[in-house]
Amino acid sequence: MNNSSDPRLHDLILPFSDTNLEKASVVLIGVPTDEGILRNGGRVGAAQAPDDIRRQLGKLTPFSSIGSFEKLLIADHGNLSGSSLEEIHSKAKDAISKLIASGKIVIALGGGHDVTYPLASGFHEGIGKKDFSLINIDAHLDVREKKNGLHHSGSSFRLLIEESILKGKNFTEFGIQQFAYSDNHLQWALGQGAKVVFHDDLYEKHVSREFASYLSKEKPNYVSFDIDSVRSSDVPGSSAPSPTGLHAEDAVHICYEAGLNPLTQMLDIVEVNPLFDYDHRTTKLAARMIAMFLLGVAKR
Ligand SMILES: [Mn+2]
Repeated sequence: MNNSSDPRLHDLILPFSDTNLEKASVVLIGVPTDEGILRNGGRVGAAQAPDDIRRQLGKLTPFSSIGSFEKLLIADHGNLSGSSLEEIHSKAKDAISKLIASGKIVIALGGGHDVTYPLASGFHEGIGKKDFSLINIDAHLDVREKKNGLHHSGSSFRLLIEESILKGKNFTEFGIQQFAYSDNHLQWALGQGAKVVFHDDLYEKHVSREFASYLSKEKPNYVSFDIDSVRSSDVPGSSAPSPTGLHAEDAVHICYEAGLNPLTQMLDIVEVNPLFDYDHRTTKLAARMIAMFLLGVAKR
């Protein structure tokens, strides 16, 4: 129901069509996969996240006490599909490359964290293979090696760096949890020049301002948000729940800062698992994170 005195995002987000994609400045795209999570020994269900997040997003209004994004033109590209994880990854890379090359700001909904490898590869192509900055907000480093020769939800950043798509010095790991990484992987990431910010070290700081200090002011920014960086009391529906982590409020303000930076051209939100959610707590938070990102974009 379209009520112009009380608009909701399901009225404002333009459905998929070539014309709508062309006129939009922001494009939503779903990559509903969880095969990469299974390969990494995790619990499946993230393939259901894009549609559930869209439902929660649709119910929100574009208004907040600090501004509105009512005038922003947002189009929904819909979900990608394929008969194998590799096929979906390949489609994701192509789609993102085109969208980024045409100047769109892209919000991608995973899926497992394996999707960031094709998404960031497409991003890199779309910006003409220039240097870019990538911040991974995550409980984990995700720099594992492939398993049985296959890419999985814990290997995106290893592959991006090994294949020289992303330079280690342009990579930040933000919100990493204690007892959730191996020293070998930490040393590998640091050896590549990556910055690693532990969640414990964020306690005395203003979390979202600290996050913003890692966004580049010269290079395009790609922000990858693994929902498992948020404590499980706030996000029961994640692939790998952690009792400690960012608070829901930090997550939304981080997304606002990401949107506000004029060089942020891409946000992905991954590892949301509706099968383990409680009262849509996790998908509602993901929706609020997207709304805050959009508000940031509108206020640039
Ligand atoms: Mn991750």
